[in-house]
Amino acid sequence: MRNVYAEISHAIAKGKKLLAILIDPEKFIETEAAFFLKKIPKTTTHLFVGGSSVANFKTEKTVKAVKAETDLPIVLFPGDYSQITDYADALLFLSLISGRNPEYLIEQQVKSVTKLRTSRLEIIPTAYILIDGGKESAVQRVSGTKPILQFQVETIINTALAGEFSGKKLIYLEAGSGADFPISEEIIAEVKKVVTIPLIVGGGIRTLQQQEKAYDSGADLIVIGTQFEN
Ligand code: 1GP
Repeated sequence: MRNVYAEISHAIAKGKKLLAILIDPEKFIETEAAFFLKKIPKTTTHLFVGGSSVANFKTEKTVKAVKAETDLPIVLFPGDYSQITDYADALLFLSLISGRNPEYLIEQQVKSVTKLRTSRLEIIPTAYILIDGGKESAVQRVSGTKPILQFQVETIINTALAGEFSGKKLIYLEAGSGADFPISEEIIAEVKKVVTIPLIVGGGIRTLQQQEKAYDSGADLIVIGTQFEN
């Protein structure tokens, strides 16, 4: 069985930069899985699957269709515990620690346990930090929480460190899908300076230049969704 987290850590230790393409099951056409996989960058290292509102079983169908066509690791990035499926390789076990809504700090996690107790999914505790990307994001809307503003660098740093101190194994800085602007280089660099666990950055990254800037500032893994949705 593969160990997604160990593979990520190993790749980072070797100086490799990672790229995840995010698939929203709600917008994915299973019969086009092979076509989709041909279109994504050759540098893709991971496929993330999840969305803010997805019909029951649609995530499982999507994961099965994608898995049949690729050996890339498939990592669940669920907006709701109902999206958890055993067919993926790993699960980002998210806590939305930028917000103060207990539903997304602990309740969703508790609800997921019935499924996870009997599952072989690799569970990766992840500190999920929502940062303003210029417009209201689906995460903000669904969770009813406010993003941290980009000038609040100290708050972002402290939140990321609180995540690491709580035992999370990944930090995910999220500007929201389709953000007007991505997380600034300054924020990425400042967070990278203090955390010792892998750093994921996503939301609003559309160009190669934005990708390079995020990597150069310290992102270990970049997530791109919207750009490949069509
Ligand atoms: C959203 O970080 C991801 O959760 C990706 O965002 O769709 O803007 O690429 P985009």
